[in-house]
Amino acid sequence: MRRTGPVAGAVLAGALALAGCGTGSSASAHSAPSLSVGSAYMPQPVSDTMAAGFLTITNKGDAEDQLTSVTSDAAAEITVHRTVDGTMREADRLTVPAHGRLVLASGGNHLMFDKLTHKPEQGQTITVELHFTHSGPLRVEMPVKSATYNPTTGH
Ligand SMILES: [Cu+2]
Repeated sequence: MRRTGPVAGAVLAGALALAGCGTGSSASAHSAPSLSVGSAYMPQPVSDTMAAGFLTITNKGDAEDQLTSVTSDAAAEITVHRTVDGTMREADRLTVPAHGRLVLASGGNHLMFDKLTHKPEQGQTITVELHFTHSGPLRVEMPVKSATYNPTTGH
């Protein structure tokens, strides 16, 4: 399902926030997640079929949310993985804590792209759409970096 462009997603999120504040009926009206995404990148994969992706989701709201699924034209299947004791495990969902961050970074949580529609090359951009329990979908432009890209040093 690909319903929204980048602008539509932002407008939808804004409309929901306004509706929540407009009711003024209860404290829960202001208890909502407020998500944004940064530091997204994909290391150029060595494989023709599989790739990993990393990003950070920041929640400035006072309610948690959960990342439930990820879609993209770049791959037939994308799953969210956790790394537990050095072993990858598929996660049903990952929590974005209230006033906190969900970090997907090399060696930890990551997106797993399977059945790539084409092999991503450095310099290209992969578009992914993140889906959440509460928030509307977020569209993210994910630049393809070198296979050994280190976000801390920037190369
Ligand atoms: Cu994995």
